[in-house]
Amino acid sequence: MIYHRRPSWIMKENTVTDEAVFLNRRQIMAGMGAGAGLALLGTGAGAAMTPESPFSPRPGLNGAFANAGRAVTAESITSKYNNFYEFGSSKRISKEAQKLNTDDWVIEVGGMVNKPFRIGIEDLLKKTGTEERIYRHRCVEAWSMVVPWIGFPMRKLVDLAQPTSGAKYIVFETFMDTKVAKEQKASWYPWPYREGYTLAEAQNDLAFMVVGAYGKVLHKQFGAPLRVHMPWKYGFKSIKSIVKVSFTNKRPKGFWESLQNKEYGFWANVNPEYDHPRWSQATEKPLDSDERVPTLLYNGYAEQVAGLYAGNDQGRINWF
Ligand SMILES: Nc1nc2c(c(=O)[nH]1)N[C@H]1C(S)=C(S)[C@@H](COP(=O)(O)O)O[C@H]1N2
Ligand SMILES: [Mo]
Repeated sequence: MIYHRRPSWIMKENTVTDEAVFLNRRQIMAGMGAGAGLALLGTGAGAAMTPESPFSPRPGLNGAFANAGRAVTAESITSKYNNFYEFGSSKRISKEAQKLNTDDWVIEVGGMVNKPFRIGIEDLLKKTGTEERIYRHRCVEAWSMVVPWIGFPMRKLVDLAQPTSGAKYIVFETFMDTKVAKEQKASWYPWPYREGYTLAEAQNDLAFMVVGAYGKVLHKQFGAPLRVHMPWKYGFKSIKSIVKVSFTNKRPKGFWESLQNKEYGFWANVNPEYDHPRWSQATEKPLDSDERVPTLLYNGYAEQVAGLYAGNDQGRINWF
């Protein structure tokens, strides 16, 4: 079993120094507030885990999100196995994704808001701060991983945007640049990648905006510099490399839903009893294991999110 493996996120002293320097160079430290990034790296180094309790929460981590119940998947695995169709349909796009230029990244916030605005990623982080959370991730293709993300609650973005009272959904869009992402030249795809959620979902405690992973600024292949992670939904809902946020009263259609709405629905909540039309969703294969494990309702986060869907029938919970 994978449970007693030493979590890979216990960083060595020298790694911490390197990353602190790196963060400084990217000038993201300012954005991370009073050394939140540094404090995080520091506690990571200091938190020696005893063999008896490999999952005791790391000091400095928000307790509720410090224990994913499974060991963190090694960065060497998760950073080399990605879905990022802008760079190709293969899982081996990490090299290709380095073409993405994340300098001076600006996010546009608009639609049904009091006042539309544009904001740079560093300024955004000054307003939101950052924290670390360890989350399970379950792809609709039935592979899974556990990643220590750094980011801020999506609720803070909603608060900053001040949607008008009629707004019901939040919608995100990925960058569009065929010079950087060559698959965006393929006209059969509904580019740019788009995903949306109800405002209630966006304001749930678990909904997370990600700017880092494994104690570092977010890797480009993970969707730098800003992506979503909704850990109770299938992975395709967690949109990468966001340039646009908007609010609307009309339910948005995601990238995959636009392509094939029988296979990829709006809700897309993880549910082992509701199969994909072409395969079972009862089990999944962790990226670092040869054995399949059972898939859990809402990916194991039912306690936090089931209330959002009370009254919906099983089909609606998952898809339409
Ligand atoms: N813009 C964009 N976002 C995306 C995707 C994509 O192809 N393009 N793939 C999705 C899918 S299917 C999954 S499983 C996750 C994968 O995230 P990872 O590569 O960081 O593991 O990103 C999601 N977000
Ligand atoms: Mo996925």
